[in-house]
Amino acid sequence: MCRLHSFLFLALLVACSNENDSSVKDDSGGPGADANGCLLIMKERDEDGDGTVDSRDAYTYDSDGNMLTNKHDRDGDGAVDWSMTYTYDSDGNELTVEWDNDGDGTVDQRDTHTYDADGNMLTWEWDYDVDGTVDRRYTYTWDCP
Ligand SMILES: [Ca+2]
Ligand SMILES: [Ca+2]
Ligand SMILES: [Ca+2]
Repeated sequence: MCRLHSFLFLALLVACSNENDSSVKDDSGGPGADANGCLLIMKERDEDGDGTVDSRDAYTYDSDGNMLTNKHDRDGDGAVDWSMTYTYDSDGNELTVEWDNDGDGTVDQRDTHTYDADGNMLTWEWDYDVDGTVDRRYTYTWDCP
């Protein structure tokens, strides 16, 4: 078990358990596979019970069950309001996350991750305006036995 010498690890753990732990199905029916291998592909919310969908999330996955896209319809009008697109390495580590914050089909932000051979994250870089220049970078150092 590796220990990360940074307080940032706590925040990272939360983010990873929310987004990447596809083996656990949370109470709200989060994306990913359940115990039977079923993949959640659509979540619709009728917040006021009037029979009209108020918001909607649609998910796609690769053949390994990694989420490829999350398209969010904030007002249930059928038009995507924001979306996220993911890529992975052959070990299932998340390599990039692209954000289309306004649903116009153009990427607005890109996150890039690197890992060591054991899958420990080494860097987390943010390019907030997708100009190819890193705007924020976290670097992680691990102490492994
Ligand atoms: Ca409703
Ligand atoms: Ca919409
Ligand atoms: Ca956009």
